[in-house]
Amino acid sequence: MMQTPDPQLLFDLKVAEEQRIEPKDWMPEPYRRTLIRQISQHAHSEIVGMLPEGNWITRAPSLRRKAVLLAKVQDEAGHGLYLYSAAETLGVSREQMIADLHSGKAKYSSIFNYPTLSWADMGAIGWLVDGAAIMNQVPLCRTSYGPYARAMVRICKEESFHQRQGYEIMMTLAKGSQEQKAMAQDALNRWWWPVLMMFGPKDDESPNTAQSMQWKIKRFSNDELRQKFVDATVPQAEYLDLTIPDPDLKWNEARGHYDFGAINWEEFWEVVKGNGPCNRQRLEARQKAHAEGEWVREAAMAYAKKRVMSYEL
Ligand code: FAQ
Repeated sequence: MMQTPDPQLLFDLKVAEEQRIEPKDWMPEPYRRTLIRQISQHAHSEIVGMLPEGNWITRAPSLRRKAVLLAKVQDEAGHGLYLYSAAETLGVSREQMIADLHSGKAKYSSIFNYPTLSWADMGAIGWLVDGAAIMNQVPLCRTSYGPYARAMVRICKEESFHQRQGYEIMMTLAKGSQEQKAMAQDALNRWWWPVLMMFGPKDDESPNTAQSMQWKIKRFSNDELRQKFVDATVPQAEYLDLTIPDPDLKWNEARGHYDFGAINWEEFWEVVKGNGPCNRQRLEARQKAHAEGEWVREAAMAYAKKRVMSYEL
């Protein structure tokens, strides 16, 4: 008699052999929960991440800049939607995820709780925030869960355009008047440390990394990605002739990497707990948009129902 294979063994084998886990495959419950947590937080980050840049669409310095920024912010909405759809394949509803964001239960990236004070911040966000996002997300194109990995392929392509548009703004400012260069430097000063925090807590304080790496959800640890980002970004800052605000930043010949100063982890956890400079403002903006969009959702549902009924006739 044929024996049914142990589902856990089959799952482990697939992960070991670099096959993707698909929605209808058996998976351990903690694997499913970890993916729902990470993918939904990632989706929320994209949607909340539209707010700091949305703040500058009406004030972009030219029609070209406005069109590009508008396209970037729209891309972020699209990323949120692919990611919510990927999370839905794991059995959680969109309504539940949105409710968790609005109640403050679900997290989103700490970086979007900082204010955008000048036009140069649009450059710094594209260059640094999207740069950090790419460093973290390119390995996610090989993550073990199929729908998440496939969503990441397109997202990463769009993120590279976002990074370039940010760097191009920084280049224009850094090579412009003294005032423009000072704006670029000020933006770098304010965004540098919060961007390093995006990669999450240090490895020895990251409760999820070891298991997520074993499941091949994560391919690199938080500290590994942070180091790669610093190594890639220092020469970009040098090219701009801007100074990274870290007196301890120094090339370490023996390690073949840059050493960098201590991150303020107290600030990070305060922001994660909801006490950052813009946490309240961000959640209020999302709640307001959701309430004001209710008639649109109702109208869309009524229209969809009408179409189904006309097919049935
Ligand atoms: N902010 O054990 P770990 C973008 C939480 S890019 C807030 O290390 P894990 C593009 C973490 O959730 C930004 N919370 O956790 C864009 C956990 O709490 P929990 C989004 C953070 O999951 C650009 C606890 O700390 N990217 O949106 C943060 O193994 C420009 C312990 O941490 C992604 O989400 C943080 N920075 O590693 C949009 C990428 N870091 O959930 C607009 C996918 C950690 O147990 C404009 N996510 N926490 O209650 C990941 O790669 C991972 O989830 C990490 C965290 C690396 C973020």
